[in-house]
Amino acid sequence: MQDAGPLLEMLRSICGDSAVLTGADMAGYASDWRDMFHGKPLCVLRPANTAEVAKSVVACVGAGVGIVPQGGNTGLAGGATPDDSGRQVVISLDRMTAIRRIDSIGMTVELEAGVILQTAKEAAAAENRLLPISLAAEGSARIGGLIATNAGGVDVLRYGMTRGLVLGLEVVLPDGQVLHRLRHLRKDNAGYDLKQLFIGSEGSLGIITAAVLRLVPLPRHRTTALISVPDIAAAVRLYARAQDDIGEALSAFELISGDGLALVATHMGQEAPVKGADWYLLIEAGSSLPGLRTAMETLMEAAFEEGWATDGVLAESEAQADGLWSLRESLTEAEGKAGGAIKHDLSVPIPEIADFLQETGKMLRSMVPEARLNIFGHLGDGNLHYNVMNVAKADSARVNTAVHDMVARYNGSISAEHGLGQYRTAEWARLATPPEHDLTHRIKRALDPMGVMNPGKVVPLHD
Ligand code: FAD
Ligand code: 2HG
Ligand code: ZN
Repeated sequence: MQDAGPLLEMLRSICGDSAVLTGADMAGYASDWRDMFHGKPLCVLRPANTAEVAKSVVACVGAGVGIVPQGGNTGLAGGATPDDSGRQVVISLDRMTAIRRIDSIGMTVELEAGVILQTAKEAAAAENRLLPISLAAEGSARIGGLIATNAGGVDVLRYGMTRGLVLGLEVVLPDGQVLHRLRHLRKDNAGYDLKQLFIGSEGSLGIITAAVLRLVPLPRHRTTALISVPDIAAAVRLYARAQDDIGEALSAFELISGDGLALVATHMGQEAPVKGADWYLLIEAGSSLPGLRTAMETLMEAAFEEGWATDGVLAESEAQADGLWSLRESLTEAEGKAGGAIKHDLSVPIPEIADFLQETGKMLRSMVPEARLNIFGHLGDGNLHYNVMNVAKADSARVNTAVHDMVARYNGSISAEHGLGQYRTAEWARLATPPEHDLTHRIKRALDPMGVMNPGKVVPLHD
């Protein structure tokens, strides 16, 4: 932009001098967690409250600059990284960190968008309640970012995606109006459910400033097992049996590959207590009622008898259970240390996962024989992180396209939980149907006619 001075002056007068970062102070906000996307923001703004966010939005729109909302900056799709034009302002919610109210009877929490997930979970646990969103980035990811991405994680099997936990939202709209719907209600059918538009919209329709989320009772007991399985077909059979035997107490059913555990051993120094297999399952159940351990033991016995499991450990203590989870949660970091991957966050119907993996693996072996796979994820949700390592840059687009085409053939999704951001927008545009394009652009234009809100994210700029 020609002269950023007047806008910076205005933003300083709205939020205070120290809330407007420029130059080297912007470093932590200008790139993503994977160091894959790099932007050059005009400035980074750190408002302290909703009124400051709203006034700042009006100022940015008046100056004709784009706005990139940012939470904990842990997103894996580049949605929170600005472009390199120097004409986008990052609005970080990291100073809006109040937990306003926990209602342990109505089982709700009202909190600002910048609260870190782990902090919110600790506050809920102190009231004997659980905020059931769990992911490896929970020490950094913030409530606004989790809602804006409709985050998944390892609790989805039992509690659903973030969307299902959102009871109320406060959102600053692209024209500066504030949509104030912070209701603590489980039932509210009065008109369109407007908040749904913003959940999963990755900052492309408005800025979430506060939310009311549903809590659940904090389970008193949990039981956790790491089991090696002979193949994916056996893992899927075991999943069906676990649903029958453990029912609604089944909270996580995670797939890890032997290659993934090897990465964690090499790069994170963590050894798994079960070894020598191609595939492993991390299974957890939680409940306020006792008897889970017996149910898990019975499940494991059945799995050995049926030939669906080859070895396994059942955690004897909370510390051992945490150790098993640490293996699972270290996969992303270990992969990064090993050189990174072409990431795919896909979902396919659960009964077809074994065929999908076999067919896609065969295809990749013939395309790029040197490729290595780090496949893991939420098998119980049909969601796999199909990460392809050791691929030359020149081949990466070809690999990405081929995997996504296969996902489309299985009637799956190319983004099960991480969103489109800027990483998958072009692929979404390639694979979406004409009515999906049409509706998406109409929604974007209706809410953000000037195209100021996170330009180029989710909705392609030129389509
Ligand atoms: P950011 O990265 O800051 O932003 C993400 C998107 O939301 C951007 O488009 C941004 O513009 C928008 N946004 C942020 N705040 C707001 C707001 N207040 N209003 C409007 N828009 C906003 N994700 C999963 O779903 N499941 C997992 O299991 C999982 N595991 C992960 C493990 C690791 C190690 C890492 C690094 C990431 C993982 N993620 C996972 C991805 C990431 O943690 C989630 O997408 C998370 O929801 C992002 O939250 P954030 O606050 O960091 O958002
Ligand atoms: C997980 O399930 C996250 O651990 C990250 O969604 C996935 O790194 C990935 O590909
Ligand atoms: Zn995941």
